[in-house]
Amino acid sequence: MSETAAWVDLEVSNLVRMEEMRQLSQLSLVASENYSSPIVRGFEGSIFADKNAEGYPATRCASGCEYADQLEMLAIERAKIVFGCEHANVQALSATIANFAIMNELFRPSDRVMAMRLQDGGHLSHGAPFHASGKNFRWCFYGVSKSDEQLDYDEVRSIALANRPAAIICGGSSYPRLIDYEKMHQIARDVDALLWVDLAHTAGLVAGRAIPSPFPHADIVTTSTHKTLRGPRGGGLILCRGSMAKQVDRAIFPGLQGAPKMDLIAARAVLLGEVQKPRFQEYCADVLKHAKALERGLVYAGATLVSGGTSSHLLLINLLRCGTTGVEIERLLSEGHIITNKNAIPFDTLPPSKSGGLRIGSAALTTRGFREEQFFEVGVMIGKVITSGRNRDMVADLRSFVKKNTAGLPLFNPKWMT
Ligand code: DSN
Repeated sequence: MSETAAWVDLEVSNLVRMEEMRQLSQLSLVASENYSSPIVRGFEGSIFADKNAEGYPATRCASGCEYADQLEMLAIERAKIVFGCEHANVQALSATIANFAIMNELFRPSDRVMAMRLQDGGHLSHGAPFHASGKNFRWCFYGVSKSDEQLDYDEVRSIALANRPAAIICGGSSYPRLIDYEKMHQIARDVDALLWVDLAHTAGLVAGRAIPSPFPHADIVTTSTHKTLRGPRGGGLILCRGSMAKQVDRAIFPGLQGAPKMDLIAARAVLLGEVQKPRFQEYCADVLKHAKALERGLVYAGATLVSGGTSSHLLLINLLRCGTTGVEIERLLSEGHIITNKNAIPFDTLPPSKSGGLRIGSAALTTRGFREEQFFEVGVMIGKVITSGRNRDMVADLRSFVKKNTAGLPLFNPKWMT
């Protein structure tokens, strides 16, 4: 055995290969998944992975950081340009960690924080009782109205006035509609609260100028980089007003984290260059168009959508109306090689392990190069699985559709690289 061969870990290599085959031969409609470009991904695991750059540019805990400093400054400058904000922190190891770091720095345990209810579209790091955020601070929640399953801003205002929170968080994981940041800003100002936007799902659509930006309305914005932003998984950005820069940086280091992952920051810097290209704007416009095609297909097949449809990349399907559950439909679709996730819906009557809904999104398949008519067809097929009483005969149809439509299809379509 050669010296190099002795270093090859066949077990792990085999699992990597199998995962690649799985991704290539299945369709991901998970709204929080995407495929980063091979160029972005190539910078993860670069030589920067081994550098301890604990601290911030020019104030590191170890020497030898001259290139790490330049790299981090570059990523920060690019983030500021992309999102039109005054300060950016690029060190958070995930958006959830970013959220918790900010809470630790800004709030005292007696402070009340207001966020969107989890089953109405929020996120577990916004005060869910089983999450550290829920255990460490006092929370009050707003949600969608029963009539149209969309935010009722008058109700948000009443809840804010009754609770006088230190901050109002908006954004989350399963709200298919756009949020009116200007209205949320007015409500926050009226009660002297910070407006904090968790942009994780729609950051790419904002960067690609496809939907309105939370700036200048938000005081602080947190986001992951791997959803519509199409970047590396595992990484958060914090964007804020210049006046909050010191607090935000302190929140991450030394407030919660140790050394950043500089190879991930390199990948993020490359990503933040990529999203400034006109092609990314085209990509985002397609993501929205394709979500609408999914919506048309689902409605055509008789499925019921939470809020009646989508204004973003994300759709939430109410399965209770068809007497089925998220866990059942997720499993059936997965057998047909279509990957989705069960999700709670507003006013859900089932526990999260079963869930009354299914969440899907158009970002990942748009990256692969799926066309509008294919999205419509997928929508119809998923709709039929839901409305046909979980007919197992459909699994074979799904598999043959997926096989036909993934033949030769890359994960990251080269057209997005031009
Ligand atoms: N926030 C979770 C989601 O939307 O799926 C994890 O990224």
